Amino acid sequence: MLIAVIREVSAALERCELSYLPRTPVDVTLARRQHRAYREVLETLGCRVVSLPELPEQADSVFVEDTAVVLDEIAVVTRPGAASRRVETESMAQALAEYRELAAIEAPGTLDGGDVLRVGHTLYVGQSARSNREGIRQLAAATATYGYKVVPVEPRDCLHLKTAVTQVAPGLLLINPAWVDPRAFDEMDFLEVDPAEPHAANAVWLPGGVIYPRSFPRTRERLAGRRVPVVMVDMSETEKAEGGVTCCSLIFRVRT
Ligand code: CIR
Repeated sequence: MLIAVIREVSAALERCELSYLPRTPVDVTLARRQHRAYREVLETLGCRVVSLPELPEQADSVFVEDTAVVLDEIAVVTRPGAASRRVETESMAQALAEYRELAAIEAPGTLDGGDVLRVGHTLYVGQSARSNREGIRQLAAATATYGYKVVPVEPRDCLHLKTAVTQVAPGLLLINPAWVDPRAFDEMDFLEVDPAEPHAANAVWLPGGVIYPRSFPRTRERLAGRRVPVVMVDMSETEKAEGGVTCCSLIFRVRT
């Protein structure tokens, strides 16, 4: 069975960290409605959703993906690159302790889960403004005993590695080649985003289908052309906070 851990949208979402987008007004009521619909899609696609309570003062806390890297064998609690986000990890660690042995990234390491793309037993990790060499080294040390290989990758002009590339089918990566070099990834096939939709590479791949933002119709056509089954969600408000669809959940397997 799959568990999806999510967290309720913070009342402070509008005060989120922004790196590449200008600040624009965020409708928190709409963000919450969209988040409920996202939750329902996760459930429809077979996830049991564990919803953590709102952290009203933590603007970015809906973006749970950044607070941990959950593998089959272990969960690595991160130390987010943005200092404002570090308090988000404690309650996530408590929630994950029920399901996994825990490890943690320690100072001076930084790591955001949005920089970690798992493909089988390879962890591609973005060396970004949020995830530093020491954080990546600690992730490699924590996961090596379970047979994971960590491959650092340098995304450019975007927040996280998974802003630039995610997996959407067996052996298939959806990628914006302007933001990450496809040659960084071994033995994979690529589907490029439509150049008019640079943010379109972030998708959640689940056994029942791919959760995909309504904002990127041209790239959605490309996915249809490759027969990738897609379930659309409207995430306009969290997109204004530089969050994609992967950011809002931590999805992992549990034995029933
Ligand atoms: C931040 O800058 O940390 C948030 N405003 C957006 C985080 C998005 N998370 C993700 O892509 N994994």
